[in-house]
Amino acid sequence: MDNCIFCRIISGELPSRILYEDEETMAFMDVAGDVDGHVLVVPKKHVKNILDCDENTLFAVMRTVKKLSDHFTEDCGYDGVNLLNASDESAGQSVPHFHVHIIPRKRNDGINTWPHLDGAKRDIDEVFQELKL
Ligand code: DGP
Repeated sequence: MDNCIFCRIISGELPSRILYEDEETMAFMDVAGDVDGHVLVVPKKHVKNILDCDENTLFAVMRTVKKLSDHFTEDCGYDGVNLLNASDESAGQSVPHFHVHIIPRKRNDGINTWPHLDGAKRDIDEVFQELKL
């Protein structure tokens, strides 16, 4: 995808701080500057998000997410990670190339990555009936 910013990073056309790559995936620093250690894991193949992602690509992305999460906690002094993903503009996705955000965490680091939600408005059983598979 010529105009996809992450495809241009993957091809080397745009610079990035690459932490890891293999045949199917790449992990690089997010430049948002919102929190220390913000990392993105992407598939090299262009898919928009989890909704159009085939299982093999999804597996490769999550394998890399696991590899980096283990590295951060086993080798880099972190205790845990937050994994975040927005799939579709309705969910807040701003870059239309599938990516999982990793934020490495230390106990008592004071970072709040959990979104502040407004509170449920509908009956939980009504929503349950609507959502069950
Ligand atoms: P999302 O809103 O979930 O689609 O996240 C997109 C992320 O991509 C956001 O945290 C900022 C990051 N980002 C946007 N442009 C660039 C870029 O050119 N390079 C890097 N490394 N990250 C970018």
